[in-house]
Amino acid sequence: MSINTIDKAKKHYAKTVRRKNKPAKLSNGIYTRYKYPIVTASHIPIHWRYDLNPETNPDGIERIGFNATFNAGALKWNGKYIICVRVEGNDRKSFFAIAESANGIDGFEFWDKPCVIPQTEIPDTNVYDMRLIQHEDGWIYGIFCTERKDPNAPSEDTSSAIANAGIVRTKDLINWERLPDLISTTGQQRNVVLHPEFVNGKYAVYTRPQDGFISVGNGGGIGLGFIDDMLNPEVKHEKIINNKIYHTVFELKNGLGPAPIKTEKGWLHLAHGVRNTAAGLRYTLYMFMTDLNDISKVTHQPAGHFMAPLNKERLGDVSNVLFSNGWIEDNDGTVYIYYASSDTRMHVAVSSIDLLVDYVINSPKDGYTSASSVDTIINLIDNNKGLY
Ligand code: M1P
Repeated sequence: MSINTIDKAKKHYAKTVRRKNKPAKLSNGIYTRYKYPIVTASHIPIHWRYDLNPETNPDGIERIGFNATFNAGALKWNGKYIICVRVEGNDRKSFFAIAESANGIDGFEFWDKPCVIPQTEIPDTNVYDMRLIQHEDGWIYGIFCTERKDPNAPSEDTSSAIANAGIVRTKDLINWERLPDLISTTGQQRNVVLHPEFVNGKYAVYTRPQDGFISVGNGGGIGLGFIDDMLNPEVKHEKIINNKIYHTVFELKNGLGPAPIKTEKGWLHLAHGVRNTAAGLRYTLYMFMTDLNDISKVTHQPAGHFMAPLNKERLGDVSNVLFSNGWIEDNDGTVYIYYASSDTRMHVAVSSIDLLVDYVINSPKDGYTSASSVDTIINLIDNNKGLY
């Protein structure tokens, strides 16, 4: 009986990690989604879940359960496609674990053990959404959200929390050095991302200041600040470079996704925007480009979302959510966009630098009214006269 249960779990695991992925039939020409999720809770290794010793687990039951795998940072490293996944256990705690694939689209398998993140004086209660950044200083940085109970909350309030950016760095993705948490003057932080190059000799960070844990309140927008020394990561001033705007897909809040990719035309950015609906918050992905010589200047931004939850992606623990904090630019210009759906599972969509630059530069920008959207459509129809 017991052997049977664990054997079945092993077979299911083997089938899951060996499944070949294939491109979805339909594409908008900008990117191609892949049919199957690349990492799910079924990808969690058997030896993380079961006590495999028949003497201590004679019934062969699962000892530790896992709920979801999502919001992964990404990096091409030693020729492999690496994602640093937010794994959430049945105990609701998230942690980080590296999964690796030879081709970036399937065959992802977790390394032997989850990442061990050293603690600061005040331990993290929960950690999530690590961005992996290969900085030109030679370190790989991991910037993640660290969440702790709000010490000023009244005793009956068991939900209020404080979010901030935790910072680690590594040379091998195994040994992580913990640096102090981000020091900023604007309250709570989530979705903090390190720019991969020095700017005037300083580290540059994209921030997302917020007044509360869920609501950004009077804060919000994607900010930019500078740090002299990562051992004392103090941002003295944040300038909002991409604000939330009424009646857009980022009306309520927004946040940067992965670190930007440098192209000949500018820095490509992928971000998420949030709006409220009668069915709750809706998270979609959008893109913009910033100037190569002035990274605070947005030069191009197409209207609306770049990717939104589709079909099965719409359902999960937190439904109607797409979130991305990892992408990989390959040597041939291919871009692997790693995104999570509904805080539950990881997917990949494939594009290229050329296509993304074309999309960002040549797609119509937002006119912020229905009338201007109609003008934009009629302009395209008129230009197509005789061609359809
Ligand atoms: O549940 C959706 C997302 O909510 C938060 O993102 P943001 O701070 O932008 O609202 C994060 O908790 C994120 O992990 C989550 O996917």
